[in-house]
Amino acid sequence: MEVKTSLLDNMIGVGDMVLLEPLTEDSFLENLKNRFDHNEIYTYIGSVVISLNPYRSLPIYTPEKVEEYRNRNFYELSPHIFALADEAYRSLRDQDKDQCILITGESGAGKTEASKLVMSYVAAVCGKGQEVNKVKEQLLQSNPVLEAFGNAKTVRNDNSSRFGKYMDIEFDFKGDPLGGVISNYLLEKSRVVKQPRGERNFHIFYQLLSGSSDDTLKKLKLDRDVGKYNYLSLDSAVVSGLDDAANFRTVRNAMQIVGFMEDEMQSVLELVAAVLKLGNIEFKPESRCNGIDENLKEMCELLGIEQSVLERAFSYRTVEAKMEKVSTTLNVAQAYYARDALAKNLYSRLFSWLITRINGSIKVSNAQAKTRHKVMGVLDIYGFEIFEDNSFEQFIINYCNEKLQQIFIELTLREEQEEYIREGIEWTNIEYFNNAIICDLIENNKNGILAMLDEECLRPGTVTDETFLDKLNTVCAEHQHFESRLSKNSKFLTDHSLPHNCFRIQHYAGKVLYGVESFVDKNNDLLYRDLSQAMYKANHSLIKQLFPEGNPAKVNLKRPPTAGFQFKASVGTLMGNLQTKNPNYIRCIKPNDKKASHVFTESLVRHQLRYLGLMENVRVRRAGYAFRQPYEPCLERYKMLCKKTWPHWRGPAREGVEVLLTDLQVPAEEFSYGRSKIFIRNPRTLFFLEEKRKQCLEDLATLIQKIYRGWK
Ligand code: AD9
Ligand code: MG
Repeated sequence: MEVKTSLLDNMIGVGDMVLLEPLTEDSFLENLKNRFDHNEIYTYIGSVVISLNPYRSLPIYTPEKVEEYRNRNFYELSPHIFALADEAYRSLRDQDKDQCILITGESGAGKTEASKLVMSYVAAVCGKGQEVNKVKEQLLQSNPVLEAFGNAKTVRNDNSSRFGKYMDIEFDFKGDPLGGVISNYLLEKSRVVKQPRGERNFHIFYQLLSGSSDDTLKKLKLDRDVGKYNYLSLDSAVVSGLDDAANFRTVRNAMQIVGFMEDEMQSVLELVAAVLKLGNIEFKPESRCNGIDENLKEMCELLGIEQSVLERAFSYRTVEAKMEKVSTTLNVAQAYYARDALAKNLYSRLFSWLITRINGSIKVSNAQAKTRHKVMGVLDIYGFEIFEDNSFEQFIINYCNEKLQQIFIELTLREEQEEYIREGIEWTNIEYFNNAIICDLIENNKNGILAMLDEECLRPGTVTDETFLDKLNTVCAEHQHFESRLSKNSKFLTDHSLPHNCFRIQHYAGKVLYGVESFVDKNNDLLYRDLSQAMYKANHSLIKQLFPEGNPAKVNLKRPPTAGFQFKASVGTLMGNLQTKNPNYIRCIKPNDKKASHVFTESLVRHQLRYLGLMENVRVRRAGYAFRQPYEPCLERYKMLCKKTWPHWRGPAREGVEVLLTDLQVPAEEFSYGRSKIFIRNPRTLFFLEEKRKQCLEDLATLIQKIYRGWK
C-alpha cells in the first residue's frame, strides 16, 4: 500500500502530533516551536487543529490557498484551518451531518480570528449566485458590527470579545447558505461605566468620536475629545495599530450591508451618544435635580424624553407592592448608582437589539425553513481570563470555559474510550483530568456557587456580598477546588494569603481569585422601575422598544431571573445543541504574553498544552483509531474499489468491508472490526482509500465521456 501524504513529506517537524516519536511533553513543545519558527502555526492531533497565534499577518489565507484546500482530503496537505473548515463543510454537504466548530483557548489566543477564517473559507467555497452571495455577505458583515459593540481593548487582547457568540449557519440540501442565527451570551456590561486600568470601553464609543463627521457629532451633541467623557478611560484611548476612524467606516458600511436603514443607524448612534451623556450627569446633595445639568438636558433631547421625567426618576425610587406605591428619595450615591445601572442596561439592551436586528436580516425565510436544511454552528466565546482583580464577569466567563473544556473531554476523551469498550475493541485506559467536578462546584442546582448566589439574592433581609461569601464558606468548604480564607477545609485554613473578601477556584486552566464585591448586585441586575418607565415614555422608538417593562399597563411584580440563572440556562441549552452536532475542534494557543510576533514563551505554551489536555488527546488518539465508520456507509462508499463488492454485495456489510480491505491489501494491523463499525488506525489508510476512490470516479467519468462521444 503506497501512501503519499504531506503530513510526512516536506514537512517542518511533524504535522500531526499522533505521528510524533518519541511522544513526550518536551518533544510536543519542541515540535510546536519548530513549526512556529517556520511560520507553520497549525498542527494536528488527528482531526483536532492546534492554532498558534502568530501576532502578524501571514500570507496563508489568500484565494489561492482557498483553492488549494478546496475539496481535498484532510490529511492531504499541510495542516491548516482551511482543511478543518473544508472537512466540516463537505461532511455537512455530502454526508448530511450537522457540524459545529468549537474554538477554545485563553483570551488573546486567536479564537475570534479563527472563527472569521472558518466563516470566510466556507463562504468562499459554498454556492454562488446573486441571492447566495447576498446571504454570505450579510453573514460575514455581521462580524464587524458585533465586534464594534461587543469587543474592547483589555490588557490581554486589543480586540477582546466581551460577549459569547454562537452562530448557526444554515444551508440547503445542495450546501448553499440560506441564512443564519446568532445567539449571544452575557455581554460584560460593567465595562460601559468603568474599565480596569489599561483597558478601554467598547470600541464603538471611540470609533464614533474619531470617525464621525463634525456634522454628525453636532447632531449627536458630542465633542470629539475622548477626555470629555467620564465613561471613557483616557489612559489607553489610543491603541497602536487600531484605526478607530477607519473602523467606524467599516462598521457603518457593514451595517448597511446587513440591512440597517439610515434612520436605524442614526437611532443606534443616538443611544451610544446618550450613554456618554449619561456618564457625565452629576448629582449634588443640595439640589440633585435642578434642571441645569447640561448633560441631562442633552440626553433628554437625544432620546425625546421630557426632562422632568428623567429628573424625577433620578430622584425617587418607587416600590410597588400589590396595592400600594411607596416612593423614597434617592441620596446622591443612590442617584449615581441608578445612573450607572441605566447606562449598563441601555447599552446591553442595545447590543441584544442589534443581534435581534441582524438575525432579522439573515434569518432563513419561512418557506426555506420548511425544507430540509443543514447547520454549521460556529462558537466563539470569551476566553479564560485571570486578571489582577476578578469579579462576577470573570467568574461567568471562566465558568463558560469550564463547560467547553467539559464538552471536549466528553466528546473526545471519554466518548472515544467508551466507544472502544462498547464496540469490543481492545483498549488500555488513559488517565486524564476530568473537570466535571469544577463545573459541578459552580452549577450544581442545590449547592453550586450560582445556586447559592441566587438563594442569597432572593432571600429577604439584609443581603450583602459578605453574607454570600459566608454562605459559600459554609457550604463549599469541603470542595477540593474551592478555597477561602475561612474555609473549614483544613487544607486551606492556613491560607491567609487570601484577602478576606475573596474566594479562589482551582479552575482547569489555573487558580483564580475572585473578589465577591458586587456579586450580589451584578447577579440581581435590577433597574429601578422609575427608570425603565422614564425610558418607555421616550419619544424615540428604539429606546421605547428596549424597555418594554416600563409600560405602566404591563407592570409585572415578579422578579426577573438573575443574570447567573439566565447564563447557566443559556449555556445549558448551548451545550445540548452542540452535543447534537459533529464537533470540529480548534484549540488556540497564545505563544506569548506580549502580543508579539516571533516570540514563543515555552513556559506559557507548556501551561496551556497541559490544561487543554493536549497530551492526553494525543495519547488517546495514538492508542486508538483515527477513523471509524459504521459498516454500511463504509461499504457503500468504497465498494467500487473491489470487483467482489461491486456493484452489489450480497451478505452482511461487515463481511463486505472485510472482503474489500483484504482485496486492497490493507495490512491487518491497520484496522479492527468493532461490533457495528470498522476502526481504521492511521489517517493515511483513509487517505489511501479516498485517493483510490477519487481515481476510480475519474476513470469512470472518462469512460462515460468516451461512450458518450462514441454515440455521437
Ligand atoms: V478573547 O478571548 O476574545 O480576549 P481571542 O478571540 O482568542 O481572545 P483574537 O482572535 O481576538 O483572540 O486574537 C487576538 C489578536 O491576535 C488579533 O486581534 C490579531 O491581532 C492576532 N491574531 C490572532 N489570530 C491570528 C492569525 N491567524 N493571524 C494573524 C492573528 N494574527
Ligand atoms: Mg475573541
